[in-house]
Order: sequence, then C-alpha cells, then structure tokens
Amino acid sequence: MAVLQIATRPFADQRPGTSGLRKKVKVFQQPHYLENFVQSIFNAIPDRAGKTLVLGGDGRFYNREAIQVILRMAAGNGWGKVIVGRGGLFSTPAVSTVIRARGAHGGIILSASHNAGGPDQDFGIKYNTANGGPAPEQITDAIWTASRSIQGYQILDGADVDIDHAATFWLGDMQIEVCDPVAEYAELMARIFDFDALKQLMQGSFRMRFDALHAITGPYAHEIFEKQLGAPAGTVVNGTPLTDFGGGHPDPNLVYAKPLADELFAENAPDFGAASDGDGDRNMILGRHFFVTPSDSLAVLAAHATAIPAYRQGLKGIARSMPTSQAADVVAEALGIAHYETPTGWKFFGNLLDAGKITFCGEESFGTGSDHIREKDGIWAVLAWLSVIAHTGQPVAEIVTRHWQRFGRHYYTRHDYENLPAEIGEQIMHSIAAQLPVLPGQTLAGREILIADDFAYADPIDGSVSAHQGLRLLFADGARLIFRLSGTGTEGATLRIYHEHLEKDPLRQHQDPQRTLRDLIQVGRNLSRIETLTGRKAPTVIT
Ligand code: VG1
Ligand code: CO
Repeated sequence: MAVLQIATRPFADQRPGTSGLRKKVKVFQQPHYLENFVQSIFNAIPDRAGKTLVLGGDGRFYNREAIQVILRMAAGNGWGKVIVGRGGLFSTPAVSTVIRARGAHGGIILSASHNAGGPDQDFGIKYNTANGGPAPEQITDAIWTASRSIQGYQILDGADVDIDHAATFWLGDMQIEVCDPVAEYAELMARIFDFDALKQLMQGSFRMRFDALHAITGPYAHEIFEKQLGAPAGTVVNGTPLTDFGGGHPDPNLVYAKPLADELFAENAPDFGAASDGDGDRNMILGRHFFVTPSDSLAVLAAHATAIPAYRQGLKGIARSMPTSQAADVVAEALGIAHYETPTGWKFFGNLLDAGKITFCGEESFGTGSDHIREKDGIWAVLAWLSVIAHTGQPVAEIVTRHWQRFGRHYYTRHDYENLPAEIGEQIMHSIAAQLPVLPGQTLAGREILIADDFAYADPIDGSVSAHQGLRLLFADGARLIFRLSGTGTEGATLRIYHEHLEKDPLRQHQDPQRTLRDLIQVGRNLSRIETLTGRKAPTVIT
C-alpha cells in the first residue's frame, strides 16, 4: 500500500486549549482540517517511528470517521502499532491506563468531553504522552507551531478497516490491535479497590444509581458496578453511548444531570448517586438528599484514603487546581503532607504525579483522580466514595457533615457566563487586571483584600512557568474570588467566576451556598461589570 503525500495549507485556529483542540464538528469536517491537526501532532513527536499509539474516543458524532483517518495517517507516519478500542471507543481514563500498561509512546483521544455532540455540536482531539497524561504545554505549543506552517500530510492509501471486532492485523507496515476498551481498565480498578468489600455493600440494603448520560462510561459502569460488584441490573441508566448523547450535555452537574439529581432529592431516594461526563473523566457525587461539591469530594477522599487498599500507606501529597476550594489543603496540613496549587487543567498534575510528590489531585470542575493514571477518573471517584461508605458505614451526608465539623466548611460556588462575545470576555479580564494593583488593602463587602494578582505557576519539577492562569482576590478572612476565561469552549467566551468562603462554626455550616456567598457574588458581578457590559442579570450555569 502506498503512502500518499497530500498537499495542504495551515489553518490559523488549531491552538490546543485547556484540554486539546475543540471545535464544532462542521469545522473538523472541512477538507484537511482533521488531517492537518493530526499531522501537526505527529510532527511534534519526531521519535514516533516504530512506537505504539493508543487510540479511541467517547463515541460522539464523527468519532468513527476520524478513527479511520487517524489509523491511515498513523500508518503513513511510521508508527509501529496502534491499539484501538473496539468500536473506536475508549474513555479518557482507559486510554491513560492502556498507555501506561502497554508502555505505549502516546495516545490520541477523540472527545470534546462534556460539550454536546452531534452534527451541529462539538468534536475534539487531544494527545497524551507516554506517562498517560495530557501533553504538557511544551508539546501542545509545538503542535500549534507545527499547525501554522504545515504544507502536507502523509496518509496510507487504503480502505477502512474493521474496528468492531477484537483482532490484530496489519495496515501496511503498521500493526493494529482492536481491543476490549473496558477490560484493562476494570482490571486496574480491581487492583486498587477492595472489590469484595464493595460487593458486600451492594448485597445489603444499599442502593445506588449511576447515570452515564448516554456517554462513554456506560460500558465501564455496567461491567464494574453491575457485573463485577453485583449491583442490580438497572443501577446504571443511560448506559449505551450515543453519538449525540441523547441530545443532552454529558456534563455531570446539577444542571445537566438533573434527572439524577431529582431522583436523589426525591422521597425514597437511593443512598448514593453518581454521573460521569462525555469521555468519563469527570464525576458528580450525590448522597440521599445531598450534593457533594467536587472540592469537598477531594478533601473527604483524602481524609479517608487509607480505607482504600492502594492508598493504605497514606498519601504523599495532594494537589488541586487554583480555583478549586482550599478544603483539600486543610486536610493535607492535618495529615502533615505537602499540598500544591496548579493552574486549571489536568496536564499540570502530570509532573507532580510522575515525581511522586502527590497521590491525589482534583479540580472544582468535577475532576478527581490519583497516581493510578495521569487523567482524572470518574469511575475511580465513584469506587473511592463507595469504599469510604463501606468503610465508615455512614451515609454520604454524614460523612461530609462530620468532615466539615472537623476541618471547617469551604462554601463554594462557580458562576459561568457562557457564550459572551469574545471581545467582551477579553475586555472584562483586562479591566479587572488593570484594577489589581490598587485592590490590596481595600475592603469589599466587609472583607479586606490581602492579595490581588494574576496567577502564574512555576512547575516545581521542571521549572516551567505558566502565566495568566486566572485573576485572584485573596481576602484576609481566607475567602477568595477568582476570574478566568474558559479554554474549552467552541463559541465566544465563557467567563467563570469562582467564590469561596471558609466557615468553621458547625452551627453555620448548613446554609445555602448561594446565600452565604451572596456578598462575594455581588463583588464579582460589580468588578466584572457583567451586567453593564452584557445585560446578563444571572449566570448561565451555577455549580
Ligand atoms: C474546564 C474545567 C477544567 C478542566 C477542563 C477539561 O476547563 O474548568 O477544570 O480541566 O474543562 O475537563 P475550562 O478551561 O473550560 O475552564 V474535561 O472533562 O473537558 O477533559
Ligand atoms: Co471530560
């Protein structure tokens, strides 16, 4: 089979964001668009010859077509072998697992995560390196640079291959292994957790519901929760991946996973509810009549980590992204272990995990994970919670309430203003940035501002510096107010405003966060001038 050299021209908009390149499907369907980006990835990995690549996606619209193109391009670019999930499917955590287990050189994940799917919705592509984690900024920058000067790409001249049956075969000089996307991941989970203890929990009166939101975690959840742990059939709902996720947003929060939330807040609710996102790396945890914020979830899991066999020796350290609440820091201090604050995006945890500085890490955006792989991991978080429940014998609400009594409650909320005109988003950030020098010392809503800055991160392992990672106001009483623009959207700009306030008094730990934080919320609205500039009276999404 011949390798074709196809001439092309650069597209100006192939800069990877917080997590890969995300665009409308229609953008990816332009002639050469997908090929240009894939070739740019390959060009940024000059030592790929003869190496193994892992490939799969969350099953969204355009997944299957893209897989075939990437297989032919991998064969045309000298890769030795591609391991592809059956049906072209792999969750993000499973790709990370397989890269590590097989010693692969890297992986390509096709997903726009929690963004909607379908012909008029979003598609995405991200590259993970040999440690199983998202490519660090040096590599995403190299991909972007390559995309701006690309003149051609190499692709094998051939027909589509069968990706629907587990088998190993050749495509030109490259081997393709079509494998079960679930098996290796499920084996890893069984090594981390005490499946016998979890089976016992499922055999009692405990009832759980897992909503896969018609996205990738369905097959993983059916296998692990129902088949291996023995939860009754029907525990997993919306468990078949659909190309358009059933028309919804596969985003596990109270807004987009409303049916699950409604069920958990109804009379006779199950004991436990959880959901994951499009590509399976996010998680939402609910108890009966109780929502666990992702920031609290990280802190609670850290406090109870030794209940899980893989972490019985204790944690080395904990990291959280900057906008995530400081709840995990308090636990780290109590445990006498280090804690780190990184920019938003899982790629910034990679070096800390590889260097053995941290065991757990998390983000406020429903992301929790550990050093078992190099991605956040939705199913892992659910198994971790089930382990804590099995170990303590307490309901979710009690576990969290006791945690607050001991460590204080970090009231937390994020307000998103989606789909703003891009210039307005920039204008808001610039004008807040311009005020930063004069804010320290001022008192807003009765709180004194200690520090106001533009967050920059110096990676403690490789010394690389990432600037402009969010504008922060740190108050004397420990409260924080943070402004960022999203790096994952495909339309306009999304302004995220993060609010946090620590309450140590147990008698005041049971209020509505929107009420407790309303003064900070008002300061955020005033400083951003969101209403004046956009007319928006309320955020699009509150989490
Ligand atoms: C968002 C979240 C961030 C997360 C990223 C990818 O990014 O805020 O915490 O790492 O999505 O998650 P942004 O730039 O839009 O705020 V996923 O599940 O899309 O891989
Ligand atoms: Co995701």
